[in-house]
Amino acid sequence: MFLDEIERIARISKNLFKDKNIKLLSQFDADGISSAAILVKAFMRENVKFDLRILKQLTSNEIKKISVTEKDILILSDFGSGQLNMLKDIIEKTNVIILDHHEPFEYKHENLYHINPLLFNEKEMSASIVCYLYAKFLNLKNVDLVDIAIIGAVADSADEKWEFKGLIKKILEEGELIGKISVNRGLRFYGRNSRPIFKSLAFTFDPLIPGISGSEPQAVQFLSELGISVKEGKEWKKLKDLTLEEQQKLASAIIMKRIKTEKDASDIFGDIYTLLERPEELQDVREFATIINSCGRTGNHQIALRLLLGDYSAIEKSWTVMEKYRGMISSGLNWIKNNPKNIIKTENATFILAKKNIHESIIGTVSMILLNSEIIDSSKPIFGMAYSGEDKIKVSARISKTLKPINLKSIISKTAISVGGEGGGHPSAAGAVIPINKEDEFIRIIGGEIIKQKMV
Ligand SMILES: [Mn+2]
Repeated sequence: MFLDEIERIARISKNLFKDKNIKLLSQFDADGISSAAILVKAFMRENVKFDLRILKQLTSNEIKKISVTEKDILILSDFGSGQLNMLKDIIEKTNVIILDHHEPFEYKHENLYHINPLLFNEKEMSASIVCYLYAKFLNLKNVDLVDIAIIGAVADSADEKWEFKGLIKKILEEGELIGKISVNRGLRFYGRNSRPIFKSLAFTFDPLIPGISGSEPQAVQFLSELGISVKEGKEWKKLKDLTLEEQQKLASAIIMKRIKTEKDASDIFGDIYTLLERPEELQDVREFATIINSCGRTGNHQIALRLLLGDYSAIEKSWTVMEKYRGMISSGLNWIKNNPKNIIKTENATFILAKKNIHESIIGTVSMILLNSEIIDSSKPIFGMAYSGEDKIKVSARISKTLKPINLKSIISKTAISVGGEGGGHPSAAGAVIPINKEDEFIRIIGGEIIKQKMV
């Protein structure tokens, strides 16, 4: 049913493309940029005119700035479903195609083509997967964009615990079949192909390595205690360079550490996806996704799009961007550790009041890392709050997916509206923008909403 609908809309799109210009808008995170890259390539293959803009969020303000006539088709990827109530005027004017996976607002119109797996009770999938399926119905050649689809899916953690299921698993197999992707079981640590091992360990927050995540000196000491040398001659050894025996030694030592802190020990293994046709530094999907995410969130969309579409002249620049981005995150985390007064722990939730101290574009990532850390209670939802511009607060809410679900999206959008803001997202990861003077009121109302949901 879902695939039939995509096929139908792809067929109609081909007709629309004949005499209209495309205005494509996409989200700035790795999933949104991957979605944009897939669509850009597909539109090039269709020989249609298009322009692309990458946006942080599709707010009512941004929607006001969209100017379209009946000669345009507006295409939105990785947002749009949750903003349909604000898009009605545009939809009256011309055709709108939405390729999204966020909680949809129910709305139908003859000008609107709405592709969202949630409308068909499909399992979770990223926007990049939705765009890939659409692109493939436009032209079967677009099957070669499968690796970009997987990058977006990994970035949006559609592979909970590093294992894809359902439709995405089929797509992954498609990637293997055409020789673009290989899948192996292994230690799911960051940068296995490209980083010194101690950096891999220190940069890995999920799975958390107690005492080592976030600390390079501790990682170095840990490895030396295990008798694993960090260098091979003059070269830093990488995770992939370890012998099987060394890998086992490392794995059991980490499992021991995790057992002591009552973390699930088997959690450290997962599927490792390798992109066989990419340069070595970009072959690990997770690392590629991190690069795209850091470029997207720091306004370096061009670099991200070029790398995804196979122009590697920007690779050096992307390292610089990523180091800067990583620096922002670790200084954000340090700020929280040094300012515990700004962590508000209530009975039902944790709130981080970052104010101007953490940039709004990373507050979601920082909240996610905190949720996996020992600093806060991971059995409660976390709400990271950072100033956005002069008069707004960006709120990023996250909840551990393994918990009995509370629908954060419905809680946060209801509360945001009640204080004069707006919000949306997914049940386990949602966001909002609220007026700056409503911080206290927002926290108070959220508490009540969580209790209400728990009682249902
Ligand atoms: Mn997404």
